Amino acid sequence: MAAAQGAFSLREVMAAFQSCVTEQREVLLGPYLRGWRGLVRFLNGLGAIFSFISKDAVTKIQIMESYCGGEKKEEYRTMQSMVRYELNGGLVDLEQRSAHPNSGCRTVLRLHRALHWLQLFLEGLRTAQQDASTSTICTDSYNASLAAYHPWIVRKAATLAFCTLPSRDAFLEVMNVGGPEEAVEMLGDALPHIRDVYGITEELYAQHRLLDLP
Ligand code: 1PX
Repeated sequence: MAAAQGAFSLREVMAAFQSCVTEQREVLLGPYLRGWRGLVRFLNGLGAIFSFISKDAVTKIQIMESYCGGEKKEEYRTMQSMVRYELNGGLVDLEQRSAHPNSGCRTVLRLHRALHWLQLFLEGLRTAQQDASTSTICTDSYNASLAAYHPWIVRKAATLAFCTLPSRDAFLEVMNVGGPEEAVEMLGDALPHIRDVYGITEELYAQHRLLDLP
């Protein structure tokens, strides 16, 4: 599996999330989406069974990339400017999906919830025993985060896919950041930044009552 990853290292993906937060504590959408692109690339290397997950993630990343590269790109520089622009312009469906089914706010919310899963998963991976099961860490993180937003059939498919994950050591190896110790150290450096991005976004969405967007 390592060969399929080529020179691709998860270190670069984590670096993208590290460069998201500005001095004004705003979250830059450019590096945020680059981080997600990298994660999806990594996910694709884990096998075709994960493709239903990566397809959904790619659809959402593409929606956001088209806003970020479109004629209103200045408004989509940061999470904060996006929320301001879309709310002031009445561009967000607040009760049910209708005129603006793919607003930036609702699309980012889905990625934001998935970032919570990632945070829990990486924390679990970092702190688990050497012989721990990646699949259990992944299932526990999923049940404590994203699962609450998914219907039964998606939960079932996701849980089945998790069962195919390699052992913790093999997984750390596929991350391509060196040996397991190095990978664990890299996660220790990267996690505070992911927590920061997650925390700022969560606060922004809570302030504007956007955490339940349809
Ligand atoms: C070092 C570890 C790196 C691991 C990288 C893994 C990257 C995972 C990327 C997951 C992105 C998932 C986005 C899901 C967004 C979502 O919740 N979409 C649902 C709602 O969207 P809607 O538009 O309908 O409101 C949508 O219904 C979801 C469908 C697909 C199933 C999503 C299952 C998510 C499981 C996440 C765990 C990934 C497991 C990776 C194994 C390592």
